[in-house]
Amino acid sequence: MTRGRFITLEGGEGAGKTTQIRLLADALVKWEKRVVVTREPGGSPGAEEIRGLLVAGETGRWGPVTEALLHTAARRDHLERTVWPALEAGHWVICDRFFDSTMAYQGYGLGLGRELVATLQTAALGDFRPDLTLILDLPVEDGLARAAARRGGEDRYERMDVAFHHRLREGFLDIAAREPERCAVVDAGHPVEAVQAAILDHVTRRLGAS
Ligand code: Z5A
Repeated sequence: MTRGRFITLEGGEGAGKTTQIRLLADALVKWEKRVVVTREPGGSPGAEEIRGLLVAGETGRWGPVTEALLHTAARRDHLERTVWPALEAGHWVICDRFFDSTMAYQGYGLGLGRELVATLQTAALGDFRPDLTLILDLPVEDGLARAAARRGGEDRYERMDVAFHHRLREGFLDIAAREPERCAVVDAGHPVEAVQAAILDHVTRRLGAS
């Protein structure tokens, strides 16, 4: 059995990950891949329980270290119970956010720094990495407006101040610049179809799917 591929989508609020994941999954199914779509925080029963602790409540509900630990604990459960078995079974796994979100949100956004977050990721993941990470990049104000329009409300992270969201965006771009082999930055400011075309281009060229 050939191992599947692991594709992660990252970006700030309202970047369009959910929209693009649906379209990417459809394309991969047409190309006769077996596809699993999942998300973080969450993606397994235990991790979904932890998600409830993370996305609801006051912005200052958790200290930054506790918050990073909760995301990391959820991630380990998600990997063991959902992602690794699916990859072993030959599925292409598409994940809405992964460890780059911990680096961007908790490392850059909340100021924990790269070193501590990298240590946590090594403890939870070992050497495991996505085959491809698509970072959807969008000006902060545009992303927040999209997210607010979609939900009609705000979750805990959307209520962080605008400076936080700027640190987040710079964080994602820095991650991409440090790991160009794994990461591709996609301009998410274009219409849905154009963003989709750019994503399919990366998936085809980098992973050989079509
Ligand atoms: N988090 C963390 O802090 N640390 C971690 O380690 C992890 C996560 C893993 C999970 O939230 C939160 O957890 C997240 C980070 C934090 N912060 N927040 N919020 P979530 O999973 O509930 O939400 P999200 O991942 O942030 O999703 P989102 O940003 O709100 O949305 P999206 O999936 O990127 O976008 P969308 O739903 O596809 O699109 C948003 C709207 O824009 C919608 O109305 C679309 O129709 C529209 N849209 C999409 N594409 C376009 C284009 N191209 N043009 C115009 N309009 C568009």
